[in-house]
Amino acid sequence: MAQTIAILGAPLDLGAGRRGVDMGPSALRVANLNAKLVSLGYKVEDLGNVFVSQQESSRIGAAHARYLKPIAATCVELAHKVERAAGQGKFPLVLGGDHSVAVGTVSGMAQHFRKKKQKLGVIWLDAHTDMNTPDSSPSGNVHGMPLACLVGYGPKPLTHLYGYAPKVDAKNVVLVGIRDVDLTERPIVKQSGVRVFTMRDIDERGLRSVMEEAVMIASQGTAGIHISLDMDGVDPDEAPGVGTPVRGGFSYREAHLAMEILSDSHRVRSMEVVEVNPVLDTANRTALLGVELVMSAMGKRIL
Ligand code: B3U
Ligand code: MN
Ligand code: MN
Repeated sequence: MAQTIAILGAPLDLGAGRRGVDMGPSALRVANLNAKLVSLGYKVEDLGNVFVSQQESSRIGAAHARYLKPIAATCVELAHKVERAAGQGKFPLVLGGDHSVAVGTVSGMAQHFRKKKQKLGVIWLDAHTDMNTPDSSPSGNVHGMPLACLVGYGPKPLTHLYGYAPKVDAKNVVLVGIRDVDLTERPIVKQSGVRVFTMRDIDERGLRSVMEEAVMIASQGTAGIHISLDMDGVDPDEAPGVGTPVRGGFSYREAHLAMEILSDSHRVRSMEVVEVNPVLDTANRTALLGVELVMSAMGKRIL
């Protein structure tokens, strides 16, 4: 029987510094995501979008973690929907939205496995480490904090979704593509124990070697891997529609190869594509690439 992919949109822009990333789920659907997945042989159930309060009607709250409350509310709904889909044997595919949504996706997957006394590994592809806390963050934007929250550092409404922390063991978390870490964020990254592969590592070792090690680390003692794909991990020449572009990212081919290696591992249980901002894009190019990368991650092959 065909595997079912459960698509969930999370049109959140409250965690980002620039507006427009709330249109990401729409841009990915317009790029024909659902029909393309069907063409790969999957059954696709689009569960629609989770609720996100509008910026205009939301309270900003404390400056060091802007819109924390409404962001947490969205993550709670997302987590429960992801958990339910995974419990039904479906593959949750979340469309962001800014990267704060990962708190919801990963918490839902972690909870799904925890009920079976199993653990989740995470591979986080990004230009940034997303490990600020409200105390370290220079921007106060929550999309720079989700990974810290998931390994136990940060504001309680995000770290303690489902009432416990951490959601993932730092020794099963791998960051790939990193090239921009705040000075104040570095000690948290180092102290946490997550594994970081910078762009320098990729240049020196090659992407294949890095990704194979990443899969090993995320698999060690876990029941499966979640892919968190921040489109700003890809070079801005290929993915210009992102809020915080950083030069020197994955090439088009490296991005595909990373997804193909993840697919070959047969360990991926869920995925999210985040930070697609159509307002900053040229003719939906970034969403189109996002859909291509999902296809490679879900098993599309050249021959
Ligand atoms: N580290 C910076 C910039 C940033 C992190 N993630 C994104 N941008 N997308 C911050 O605001 O925390
Ligand atoms: Mn990110
Ligand atoms: Mn990023």
